[in-house]
Amino acid sequence: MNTQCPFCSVQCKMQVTEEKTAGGRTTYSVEPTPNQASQGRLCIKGMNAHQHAVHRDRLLYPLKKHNGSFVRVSWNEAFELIREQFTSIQAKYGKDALGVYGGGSLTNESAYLLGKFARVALGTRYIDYNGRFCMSSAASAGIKTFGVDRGLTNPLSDIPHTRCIILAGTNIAECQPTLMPYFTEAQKNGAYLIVIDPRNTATANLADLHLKVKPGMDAALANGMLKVILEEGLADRNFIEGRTKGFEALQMHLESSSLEELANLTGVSVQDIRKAAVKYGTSETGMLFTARGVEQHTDGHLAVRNYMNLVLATGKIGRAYCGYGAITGQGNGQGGREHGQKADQLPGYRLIENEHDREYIAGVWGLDPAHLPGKGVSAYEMMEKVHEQEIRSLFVMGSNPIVSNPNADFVEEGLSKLDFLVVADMFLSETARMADLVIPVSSYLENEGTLTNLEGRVLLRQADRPLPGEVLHDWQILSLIARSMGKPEFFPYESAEEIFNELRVASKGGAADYYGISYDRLREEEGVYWPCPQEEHPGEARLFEEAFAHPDGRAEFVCVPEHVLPEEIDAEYPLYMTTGRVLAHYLSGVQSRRSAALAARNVESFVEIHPNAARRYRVQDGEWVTLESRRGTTVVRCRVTDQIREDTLFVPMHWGDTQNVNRLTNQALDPFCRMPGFKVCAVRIQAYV
Ligand SMILES: Nc1nc2c(c(=O)[nH]1)N[C@H]1C(S)=C(S)[C@@H](COP(=O)(O)OP(=O)(O)OC[C@H]3O[C@@H](n4cnc5c(=O)[nH]c(N)nc54)[C@H](O)[C@@H]3O)O[C@H]1N2
Ligand SMILES: Nc1nc2c(c(=O)[nH]1)N[C@H]1C(S)=C(S)[C@@H](COP(=O)(O)OP(=O)(O)OC[C@H]3O[C@@H](n4cnc5c(=O)[nH]c(N)nc54)[C@H](O)[C@@H]3O)O[C@H]1N2
Ligand code: SF4
Ligand SMILES: [Mo]
Repeated sequence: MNTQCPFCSVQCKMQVTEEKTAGGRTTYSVEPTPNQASQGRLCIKGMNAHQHAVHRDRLLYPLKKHNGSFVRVSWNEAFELIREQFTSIQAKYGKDALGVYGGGSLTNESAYLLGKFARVALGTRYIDYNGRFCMSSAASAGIKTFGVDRGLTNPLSDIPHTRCIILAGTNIAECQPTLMPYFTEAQKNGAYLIVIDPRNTATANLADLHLKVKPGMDAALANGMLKVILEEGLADRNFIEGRTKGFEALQMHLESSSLEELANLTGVSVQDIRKAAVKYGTSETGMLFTARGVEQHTDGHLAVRNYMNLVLATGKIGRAYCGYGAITGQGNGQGGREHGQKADQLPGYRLIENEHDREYIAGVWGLDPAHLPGKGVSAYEMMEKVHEQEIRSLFVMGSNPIVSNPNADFVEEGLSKLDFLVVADMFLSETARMADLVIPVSSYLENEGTLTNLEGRVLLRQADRPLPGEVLHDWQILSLIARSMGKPEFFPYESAEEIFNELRVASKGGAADYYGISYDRLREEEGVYWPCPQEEHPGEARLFEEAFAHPDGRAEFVCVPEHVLPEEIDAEYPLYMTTGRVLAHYLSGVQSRRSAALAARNVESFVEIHPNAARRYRVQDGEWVTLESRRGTTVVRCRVTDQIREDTLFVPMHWGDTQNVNRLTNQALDPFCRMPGFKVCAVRIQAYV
């Protein structure tokens, strides 16, 4: 079968071959297929992805909770139960008593349909998705600074030719491994590589300069670099004058700051800040990337914008080998954020509270705009509404929220109060275990559809493995529920392609315009970049060559104050904890923990701690330790390493239950984009007794 990896945003293409041996066993072999993004490479996750898809734990039929345990029911019973519960809950508590929670693994077709399902079939304002925890700061920053949000502003193929690269809070070697050769190639061609990360990651180890920033202090670090750029006369005055606005205010703000103070705040020396700024500022071309290390903070929006300030101040965007990139996370992290899964959004990056946008989409959907609800709230805020019992029933498709939300104990307590929880998943995830009804969905080997990779390139994932058991596709399930809720005319689809053709029209004229992209084109051309307004249009690989996407064509600088952490360390909670990923596991681990080859790499969670901190808190390498924050506790294996800052611990996010690190993380949200501060909170550590 020709398919695409179900995991990260590179979307490497591959061939999976299923064969029956003479003894009746089934074997699988996986071969990478040439493709533009990964150039025919696959990482260990892609090589072993099929192991979860064919795992015996796959859910094969709907399950209803009865006296605390699950019993098999037919699809008819499942749909009837959903109809009955949703209808009676809405009759009692109003339309908005239902919430819908989606994910960035869903295909464009399912993500689009989930938005339509919430607004048209259920008529609720409450829908959001896990991308809120992933891409929301970079997305909101891109919209404010450049006028549009597309992960990479230029193609991956630019990277080997650029002269200076900044990787801020992005561990590409573990999180998008097949992209690494782009960077090593650039280094071979003489590029200077700067990595900004509190840890010596596999990515940082390749750097020419590693700035070991204190968690949460990127905005201050970027201010330091901007100050040096101005002082050394390295700003590109022509670019600033001709293509941007708002620079004077930034200049005044920087003049009033002190480089020594900034160095102090960031934990990076004045000398290193200077060196990084001069290297980037003096290079003829340069590319700057951020990922969750910068973005998952309560100032994530502004921290990203300050790195964008750096790109604009040096004129390194809108021409060859120059640009900014937010390294998108999930397989469809890009497409999943464009077509209406977000609380305030309609397809094509349209806004649900904009009158013209409402009119246009209502026209495509064939209803009166007055029948579209208004905007809802962000993912974690939905969990607060669940807790307050304003939302009485939740429909989850493509996420494991009790593992991936901050302040997880609170979230779990909230979900347990729901009148009716429905989870559509391939497995009995930690969240699915709590559900009243679990419905089985198809995997990447079975589910055809489009996904948009980190470059903004739309790809068609082929899939022809027969559906196991009674499994259905996400889009089929949504259509069938909508029909049973009395809205068949709005959900008549018989194939993913039909939904895509509607999405094309719905996105037409929007910022993320897919109108010119068709399944036929995707089959012929491998992939097409958006925006692509007509079938003859080639798609735009490099953005902003002539103008930025704001109405006046200018990019916008912003002044960024120094970040105050929502929670500082003190005598009681004396260490910063940051969280993230390891190579072999994926997100909440539901899939990768069911892949034998991946699970074997890391069977349990751990905490990285510096030897000096380990001595101070009397914990030893290899032993179990308890980590505690003001919100919760987890027990993990201690890993003593000098590869991390002395004031910082690192814990991966791939385990649930007692090893769920989100029991500890802080629920404070970024005021601009509602991103939680996953990347820093105050904790204490002690040996587990
Ligand atoms: N193996 C693997 N790959 C994945 C995933 C996975 O789960 N596993 N998930 C996918 C998804 S959805 C995503 S979003 C991406 C995430 O990709 P990344 O964002 O690259 O991954 P993280 O490990 O969350 O964080 C990156 C780095 O940020 C650093 N960091 C922590 N705090 C700070 C800070 O304050 N400032 C700076 N500058 N750095 C900091 C961490 O030490 C870490 O090395 O990966 C995708 N790819
Ligand atoms: N502490 C901490 N927490 C974090 C982060 C962090 O860095 N630190 N990162 C955040 C980020 S960037 C992200 S993206 C989130 C992700 O967190 P989650 O949203 O919980 O992500 P997954 O583990 O991918 O959960 C996806 C679930 O959907 C199922 N699934 C997979 N594909 C499909 C599909 O096509 N259809 C359906 N219906 N189900 C499917 C899987 O089996 C799994 O149970 O976590 C966030 N939480
Ligand atoms: S996890 Fe990412 S880099 Fe690895 S094979 Fe899958 S898509 Fe490619
Ligand atoms: Mo993510």
